[in-house]
Amino acid sequence: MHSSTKQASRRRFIRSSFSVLATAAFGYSHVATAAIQPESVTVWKTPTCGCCKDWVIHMRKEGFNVVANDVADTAPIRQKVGLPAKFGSCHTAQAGGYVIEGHVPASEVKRLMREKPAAIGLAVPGMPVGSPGMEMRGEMLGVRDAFDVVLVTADGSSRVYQSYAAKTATKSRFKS
Ligand SMILES: [Cu+2]
Repeated sequence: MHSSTKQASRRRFIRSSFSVLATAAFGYSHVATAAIQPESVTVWKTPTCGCCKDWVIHMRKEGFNVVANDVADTAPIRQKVGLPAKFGSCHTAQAGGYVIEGHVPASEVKRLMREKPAAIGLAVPGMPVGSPGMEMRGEMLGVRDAFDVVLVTADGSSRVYQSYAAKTATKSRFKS
């Protein structure tokens, strides 16, 4: 009787020790995975779109795990993910349950993932010069048109999520 109680308590001890170890191991691996595993972004673009490729490069540099799909036309994708056409740009993406349309800076996508507002997602309509993936080269290096990242809501309306100011060319390379 006494010894069986002892055995049972020993078994309990072993079991609880294992469970502590397992929690520690799985807990650690979970934390490690969360820290290393980047947010996945799925992109749809046309194969000839150069600025789309450059946006994918921008997102990868910022730590996103990007899967890029080439399609003949991105309009049906936009329709499928529920983004009104008026917010359209050259490529459409999905990340963390949100739509990311056009040349949205990675920093805004990260902010969206943190804040998780009730919305369809973010869009930079059109293709503003100087937005990520739309950087100018040569004499136009550093030039940026003012543009807004908009948060598109389920009713199809939008509000400014972040404004980016215009920048003029950095002429330092062309000193006269
Ligand atoms: Cu573009």
